[in-house]
Amino acid sequence: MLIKNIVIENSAEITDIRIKDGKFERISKDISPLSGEEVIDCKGCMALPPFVESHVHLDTCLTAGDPCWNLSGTLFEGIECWAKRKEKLSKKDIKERAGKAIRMQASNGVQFVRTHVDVTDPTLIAIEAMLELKQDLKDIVDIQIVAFPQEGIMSYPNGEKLMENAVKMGADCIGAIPHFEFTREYSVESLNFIMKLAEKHNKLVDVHCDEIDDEASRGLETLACRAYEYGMGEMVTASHTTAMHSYNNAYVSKLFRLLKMSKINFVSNPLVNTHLQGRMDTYPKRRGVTRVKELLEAGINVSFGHDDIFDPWYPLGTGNMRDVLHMGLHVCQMMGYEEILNSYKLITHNGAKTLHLSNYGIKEGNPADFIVLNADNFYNALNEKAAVLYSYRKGKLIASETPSIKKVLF
Ligand code: 17E
Ligand code: FE2
Repeated sequence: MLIKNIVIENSAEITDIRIKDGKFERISKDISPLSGEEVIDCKGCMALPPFVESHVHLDTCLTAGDPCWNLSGTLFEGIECWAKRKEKLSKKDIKERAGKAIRMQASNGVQFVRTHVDVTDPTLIAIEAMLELKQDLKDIVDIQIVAFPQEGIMSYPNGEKLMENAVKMGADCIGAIPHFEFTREYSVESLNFIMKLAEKHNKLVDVHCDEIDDEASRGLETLACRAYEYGMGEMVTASHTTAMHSYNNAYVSKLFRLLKMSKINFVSNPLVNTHLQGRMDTYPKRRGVTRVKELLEAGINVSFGHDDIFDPWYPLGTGNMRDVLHMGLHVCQMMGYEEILNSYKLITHNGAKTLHLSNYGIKEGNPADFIVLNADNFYNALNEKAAVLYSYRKGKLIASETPSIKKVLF
């Protein structure tokens, strides 16, 4: 198959791409079609590697209002609502909802997903269901599963055993929730526990870390320190880190030295944390989104995640990473021309680094995974909410969109 007249990422040049046996065989200008070869003319539109959803909860998605709405808009009321919904879980229910959300994501150009899955449930039914779905949909999407202890590890009955069992069942990645543990001591113990578990089983780590407006919440320094000491930084991710919004600047400047040395990744979830944080504030109300701009300036890897799609923690969402990016750029004040132009990296390459993907990107020899946006560069794609014209996976079309036609009658 030959893709003609395409712009790769924000390149100034138009090029062609030949795909053979599911891989990018050749990327170069003016490739002539072979006899009988399928040719797709992209007319100067842009190609990107597929969007990476580096942080979402697929086991909880599409449950908002069932059995109750989160009226305070806090993380903690969300956890209470979810604990009630959890009692009704069945494998069929989880697979149907998560499958629907994955199709929504696919229609928006996502092909790589890291999902946190709640393991604070003696049946571990959600992990079982998500492991099955991962297999069922492996030709459409790469799913990475995090064993996520929503109600804590040290503070939940048999918390450590449930984590170990989830890893044995096949979770790819190990989570924690230090700010939700009963005490600061438990918070540190939980991080020590998961880092040992990850080292033993050679697993990735992704912690819901300091997702609270408490400036004294210091899980991050413990996580980064252990990651540094184990030499595992690139396999470790700190998600949310919203307390960093409220840390004093003197502490942050000390902390950044360790963060850089540790090489850990960050995921910020600007849609959800703009909604959940600052809820105990009067005016002025803190935004509670972590220091994305400063982390990036320090050379630290940061990606954006959607976190929730219509569930107890976020009442909206269609699985579109460009909604996440749009909010993130505003809230983090990253609105310079180059910042917007290059912002796609927050939902592509940076997420791929966090997920430890190999062979990601539009390069000769890589799997032919890519999307085509109906725009000539990413600044315009974001601003115009350009259609995802095609999403190809290993050279096979898995989603497409016809641009809508708007009419102004004057
Ligand atoms: N659970 C949690 O602890 N934090 C979140 N942001 C979500 C679930 C969505
Ligand atoms: Fe989350």
